[in-house]
Amino acid sequence: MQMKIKLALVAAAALALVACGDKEEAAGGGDTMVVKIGHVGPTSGAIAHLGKDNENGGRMAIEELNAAGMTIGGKKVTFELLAEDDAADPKQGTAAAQKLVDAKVNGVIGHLNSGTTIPASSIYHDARLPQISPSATNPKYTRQGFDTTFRLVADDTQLGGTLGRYAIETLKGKTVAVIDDRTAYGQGVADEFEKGVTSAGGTLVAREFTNDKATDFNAILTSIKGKNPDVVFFGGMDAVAGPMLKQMKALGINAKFMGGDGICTAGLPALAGDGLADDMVYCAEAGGVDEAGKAAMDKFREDFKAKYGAEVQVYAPYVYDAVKLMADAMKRADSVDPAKYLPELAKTSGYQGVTGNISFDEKGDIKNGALTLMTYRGGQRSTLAVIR
Ligand code: ABU
Repeated sequence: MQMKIKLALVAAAALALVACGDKEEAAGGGDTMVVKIGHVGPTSGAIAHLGKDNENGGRMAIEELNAAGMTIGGKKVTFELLAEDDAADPKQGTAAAQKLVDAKVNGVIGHLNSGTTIPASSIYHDARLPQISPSATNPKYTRQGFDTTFRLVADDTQLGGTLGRYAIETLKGKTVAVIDDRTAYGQGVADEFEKGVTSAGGTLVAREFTNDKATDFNAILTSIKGKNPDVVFFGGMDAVAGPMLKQMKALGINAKFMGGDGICTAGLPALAGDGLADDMVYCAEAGGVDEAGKAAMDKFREDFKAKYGAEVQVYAPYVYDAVKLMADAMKRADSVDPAKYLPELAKTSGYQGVTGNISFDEKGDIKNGALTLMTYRGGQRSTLAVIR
């Protein structure tokens, strides 16, 4: 009788293990492991098209990893993407981060926005979880002294400063007006742009702000029109830049329009409508590939479009690389345990992704990050230069 009770208890324990989704389970005669990769981006709200772009980049990487097969620590690994929506809202961002920590993910890719990535990063750091942001560009993210934060793109110091100098030295603007959306990204990149303008000898004639949900810019644009700037820079995202461009046209403002990576999307032409004229809008992606890397990036874009029926917006390739890089660090460490693969991730040097060569500096920032300067022609992004 006692033996029967013991057997029943052993069987119940085994069932409980399977039911609670323990990471290690037997399959096909050999052990397999499920590795959970968290992803967070705004898949609802005004920039849902960008959040979905990022998430799909992650899904594509996960599917390819599983199709190729990987063995880590002697076990066959299956990767799973746990995707969360933060709606680009800092509070939802921290809630999503805590949810992923509670779900015991092995690592996190995200978030998309600096305003969500930075507060979430302390939650991941406290949980000792590696985090790679594919797109948050505010410098603060990797300057908090956390050993868990990594970034695959250039930051706003490089982005904003380069665009500021470009406005004066290449576009030959003398006077500029700057608007930002008061987010961690928008305000930060606008400040750096302003510094770049000043250092190149340009003059700031107006500094205005709005918010990341605004749709009516008539008051600030009318004020700016009175200052007659050569260039208007907007620190914010494409969902706000699009209507702003329409309203600039309606008010007869003929200044060149510039922005950072947040406006440099495939979706801007549809958002701006007839407010987007050829060679009047300039922006930069906080990454990019040289001639040698073009074929791989072009193939990624074709494969992505074939799979999801949509152009890459901006950062899907960086999420794709982030997932594969995280898996590569696990392989190098021969462990999916964050404590064991984190040092390998930090040591990443010369990893070849579709977004180019990835090596991290001591802060977790990409070394020698590129910028891709772009304009819009015929409703399409057109590359002007890749610079470092
Ligand atoms: N880098 C542009 C969009 C993401 C951010 O908030 O940084």
